[in-house]
Formats: sequence, C-alpha cells, structure tokens
Amino acid sequence: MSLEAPVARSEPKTTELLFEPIRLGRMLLPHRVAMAPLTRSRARQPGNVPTPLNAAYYVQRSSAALVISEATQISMQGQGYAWTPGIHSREQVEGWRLVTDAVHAAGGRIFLQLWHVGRISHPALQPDGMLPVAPSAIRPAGEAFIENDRGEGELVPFITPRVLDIVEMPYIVQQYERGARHALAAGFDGVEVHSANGYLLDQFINSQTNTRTDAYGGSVAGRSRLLFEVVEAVKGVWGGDRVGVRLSPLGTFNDIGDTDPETTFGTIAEQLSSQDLAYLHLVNPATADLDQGRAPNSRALAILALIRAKYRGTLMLAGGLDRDSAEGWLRKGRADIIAFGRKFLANPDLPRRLRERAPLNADDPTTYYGGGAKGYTDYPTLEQERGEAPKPCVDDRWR
Ligand code: 8OZ
Repeated sequence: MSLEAPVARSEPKTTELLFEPIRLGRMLLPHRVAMAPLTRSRARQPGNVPTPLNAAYYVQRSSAALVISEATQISMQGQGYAWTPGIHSREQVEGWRLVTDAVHAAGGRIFLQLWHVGRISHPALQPDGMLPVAPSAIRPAGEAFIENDRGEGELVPFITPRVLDIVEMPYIVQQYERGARHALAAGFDGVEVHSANGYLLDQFINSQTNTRTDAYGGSVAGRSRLLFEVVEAVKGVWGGDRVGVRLSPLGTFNDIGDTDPETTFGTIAEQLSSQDLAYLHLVNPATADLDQGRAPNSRALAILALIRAKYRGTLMLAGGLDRDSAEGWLRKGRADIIAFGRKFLANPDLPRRLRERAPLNADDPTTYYGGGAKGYTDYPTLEQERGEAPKPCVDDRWR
C-alpha cells in the first residue's frame, strides 16, 4: 500500500478565458458568455406586457453569465416597434417579475435594457398619434415596424420627428429614472442604458443626427450631455455597480453617423470610465466583416483599442464572434466578456455547448420578431437533442 496521500481526482482545469469567472459590480459571474439584448416582439397585447412565455424563453437561457433583456421602452413615447415590452406600466412591472423570478430561481442574473427610440418610431406607435421626438428634425431613411388595422406587422416609411425643446429634457431623463425604479421593483439585478444603434441617446451623440446649437448639441460634451444626465439619474436609483451602458461606435444602423467617431466615442469612453459602472458594452464595429468571413477592418480594430485604452472598467463586446474568435479576442485583451445574440437565440444552453465544442443550432431569421413559441422557446438544448430530457413543452397557450 502506498504511503503517499491519495491525489484528489478532479476534472481537468480549463485554462480558457471564456470559462473563467469574472467579477461584475458586486456579482461574481461564473464565466464570460453573456446573452446580448435581442428584440423578439412577443409582449402581450394590448399593453406590451411580458408574459409567462417570455419568462420561459429567458429561463431557458439563464445559464448565461449575465442575461441582458431585450430593449424595453421606458415610455409610450420611447416605443418604436410593434409588440416590444415596456417598463412604464404596473402590468409591465408585474410581467417582468415573472421573468426575473424564473431566472433567479434557475440561478441566473438578468439586467433590464432601458430604451427610448427617439425618431425610430411612427405616430401609429406614439401616444395620441403624436410625432416621435429627436434632437433635430432629420428624417431617418428606412421604415418603421407598426401594427396595422388587421393586427399584423407592417413596414411604413419613417417621418420627420419633432425636435425636443430644451425645457423637455428633464422629462426625458425622468423617463429613464422611472424605468430604472420600475426595473428595481420588477426584481432585476441591474440595468443597461441603451445608448447604441441609432436610438434616442445615440441620436444625440452622433453629429449626423444632432445639429442643435443649445447645450445638448455642438461639442462632444454637448452631444453626450443627455447620456451623462441619464447615467447620473439611473445611478441614483441603482448605484453605479449595477448599471451598464451600451454604445455602438462606427454604427450605421438606423441611419446614424458621426463625422469624427474616434473623438466622439473616445471622449465618451474616457468620461464613462470615471463613473464606476458595472460595465461598458460595445456593439462590435467589426460585426459585418466577421459575419461575412472577412478580417476585421483596421478602423474597427483601432476604435476598439482606443476605447479599451480610455475605459478602464469591465468591457463587454457583442457581435460576429464564435467560440474560437471570442476566446482569441479575450486573450488579446480586447474585451473582458463576450455577449452572444443570434447564437444564444438558437441555443438556450450556449455556454455548455461552447464549453463542450458541441454543434450549434442555426437561428431562423423568419421567427426573430413577433409570433409565439415557434422559433422562440422551441430551440432544443443538447440534452433534449440527445433524448436525455423531454422536449420543451411550451406552446402558445402560455400567452
Ligand atoms: C433589431 C430590430 C429591432 C430592434 C437594437 C433594439 O438594434 C434593437 C433592435 C434590433 O438595439
């Protein structure tokens, strides 16, 4: 018999950064595979209220390091697409409570994304058929997704928005503050301020959509004033360590653009750095390149490096990455956490699949927006595929 102490047998230790724990504010995330915010347009009508079906969808994905909810309008004025959920009514708060309770019971963590679309809307979605609001009266190219008289989704051309008067600005900030308070009441772990993808805060930030000559336009300080007022108000509700901010430097979605994005977003990143936030979340400016199998363009890599240098807190990055490129980008120090959107949509157990290098389900773009359980809660886990667990028995009766 050996006199040596028995060697403890354990699983081989992974050295992959994707599966290393990381601190986020006051939470300890078990790994670095987050779920990106994804618009799915399946809130109950009327009232844009989250449902048990929505809770089933989120709980299926609760093994994410952090779930970030779909963009959620903070007011009727802030809505820009049919059937997206809100966080401004009592019913919506109660609906979100179903989601947060289910995610927490499954051991997950979930932030709510606070959303005001600004000009990316239409009178058909606005209270009393009013005009959408924006920093400047500039009509976006493209079409709004509304519900028509037959209750179907329909695309209609955007219209020219109404300019926000400077006296209205405190009321915009109050909408975000109320949304933050409601998110707290609904049981979330924190909030992400949606300041990306051409919506209201991004419309103020980008020079192409903001031609104001008052305190909310002009210099980067002026164009980012609303964002920082919102961050201050939301921090007042949550504390900085439970607040994230999402930006999309070099973004063009929703007809947005800036004449000097390096200065604009570099300056904002530097100023966000002293806010002691939970994280800064970037939409990867190289997403289109990566989606098309190309190397990331040099301007995208350079602005990422610039923001990484200016922002000293935790950086989350979303868009276009797969398992190996995500790991590679973490190793290169380009980000600390990787958020996956389309891959999480189609693979409820994505962290496990990535860890095991299991094949991934393909996502179905025809069921991204609207509808019920199909293309929403019926993507199988590995266990279900292998017949080791019952198929998801969620159907439209949940609505
Ligand atoms: C796609 C369709 C509708 C909304 C975003 C909230 O881009 C969105 C969105 C994306 O941030």
